[in-house]
Amino acid sequence: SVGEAVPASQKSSWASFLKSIASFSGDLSSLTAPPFILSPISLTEFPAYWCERPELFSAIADAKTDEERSIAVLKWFISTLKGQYTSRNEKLGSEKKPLNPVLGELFYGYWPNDATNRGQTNLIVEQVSHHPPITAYYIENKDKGLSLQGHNAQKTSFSGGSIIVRQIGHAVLTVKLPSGSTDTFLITLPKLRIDGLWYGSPYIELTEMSYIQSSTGWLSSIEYKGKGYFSGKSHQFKALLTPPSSSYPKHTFEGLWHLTSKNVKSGEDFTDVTSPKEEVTVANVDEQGDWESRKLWKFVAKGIREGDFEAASREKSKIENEQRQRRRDELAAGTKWELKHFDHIDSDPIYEELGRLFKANPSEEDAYIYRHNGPQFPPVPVPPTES
Ligand code: CLR
Repeated sequence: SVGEAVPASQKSSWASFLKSIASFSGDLSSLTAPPFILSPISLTEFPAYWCERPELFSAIADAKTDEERSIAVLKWFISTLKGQYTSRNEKLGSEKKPLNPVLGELFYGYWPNDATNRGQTNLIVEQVSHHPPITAYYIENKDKGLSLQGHNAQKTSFSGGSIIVRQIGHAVLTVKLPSGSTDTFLITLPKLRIDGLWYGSPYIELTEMSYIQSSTGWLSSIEYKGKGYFSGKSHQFKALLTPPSSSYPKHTFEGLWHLTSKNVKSGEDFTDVTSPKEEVTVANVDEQGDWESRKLWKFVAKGIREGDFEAASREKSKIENEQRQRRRDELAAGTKWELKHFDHIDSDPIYEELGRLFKANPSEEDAYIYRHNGPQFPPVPVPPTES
């Protein structure tokens, strides 16, 4: 029967939630889900997954050749997937429904420099749309000349008992080289399938392909498979790295993105994410501004964490009503909500130019460009090196 992992009192509400997603496509965030599946974490926190192995991010800047740099980018990218797609299972017991950010919600954080001189990396996130939900982010390691700018939205549908999530949006990684030129990477995002719904313990599998196209011409084509393909295991990938204007890959990397992988030809180890990752440092909730995610959702999150769902839903309604009133006021005044850190452009020239090299689908996408007006992050002193 339905929902082995569902508390007895919520089985019927889980069944009707499943029915509603089966007959629904578009924006899942608006559907009311039973309490056991609610996460106390907002989607504005998710861009932090890009940098939870700061040493792999900064290593991109240390690569000596275009080829090495493309390998370093692929290694960093593959190493983020475990955090991006399995960390809620580890932290919350299963994939859960994140808090649906309000328009203008913010999330700031950083990873400090350390004795290896990896540099400080800062994170700026803003919810730039509520209907549909769109999250924009900018991640920067100034010391190393690295920045990652991107945005995220999702289109969902239902098929064969699973939720299929197509990711809309892309990321652009910019690497300033010592020569003064830049290497720019267009990163596209994989498709997700959410399985395990029937039992009430959802988890993600990645499917199809994603790409990382460098402006130097190197291209990573990454293929994702789950149980029953390649080797029968979950979370498999195979990445081909192809030199500029060649149709034959020079390197093949293969393995499990949540554990380890290898360079197929040389047999050398490639990625290994079995060691702990480093979560982003965020200001204490009481020092945060009213629009910052953890401050804004503080009481909703508390209710969810403590199992007081009445309090959680009361606090959530307060936030939603306040938002509705804001939109009504703007309409009456003929004004429009102003984004704080990003400018929207209808068509991203970097996406178009680099996307053409590997026939990206779609051939055009919009983007949100960072205004370089983020907060001052606390400069963290480098601990002295031992002699
Ligand atoms: C957001 C962007 C991140 C990667 C990522 C991981 C998990 C995804 C999330 C994105 C978008 C929202 C998402 C979530 C998993 C479940 C959740 C699709 C793509 C949906 C809205 C909730 C489904 C509800 C069931 C779990 C009951 O870089």
